[in-house]
Amino acid sequence: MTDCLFCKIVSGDVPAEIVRESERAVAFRDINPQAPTHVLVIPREHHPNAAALAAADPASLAAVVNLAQEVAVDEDVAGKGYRIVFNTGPEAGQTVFHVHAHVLGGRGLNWPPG
Ligand code: IU
Repeated sequence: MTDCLFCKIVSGDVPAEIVRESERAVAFRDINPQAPTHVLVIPREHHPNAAALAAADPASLAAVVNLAQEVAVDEDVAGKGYRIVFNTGPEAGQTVFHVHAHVLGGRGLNWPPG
């Protein structure tokens, strides 16, 4: 998608601190971190949200979750626990409509989230 920020990160047209990549997914640090570990994991292909990705390309949804786990291991948060969040829709706080998993960890995380 030409006008999508995260598509431009995938293509390299917009810089990001990429921490891991796989054939189907890319992981990069959130520009406004909410926890010591805050990495976004996105599929290379454009889909607006997690449900759309699951319907169109379930292997890429699995690739996003697998890359999130690899990031958690790299960041040393997999053992203590971390959170994967897919904000879906404006009321849930989604602001970028290229599906992304927030990988959050490195501190105690409250439940329920705000
Ligand atoms: P959201 O779930 O759509 O609200 O998440 C979008 C995230 O993208 C949010 O945490 C932003 O800080 C992050 N982000 C970024 O990492 N780099 C950017 O250039 C922009 C947003 I714009």
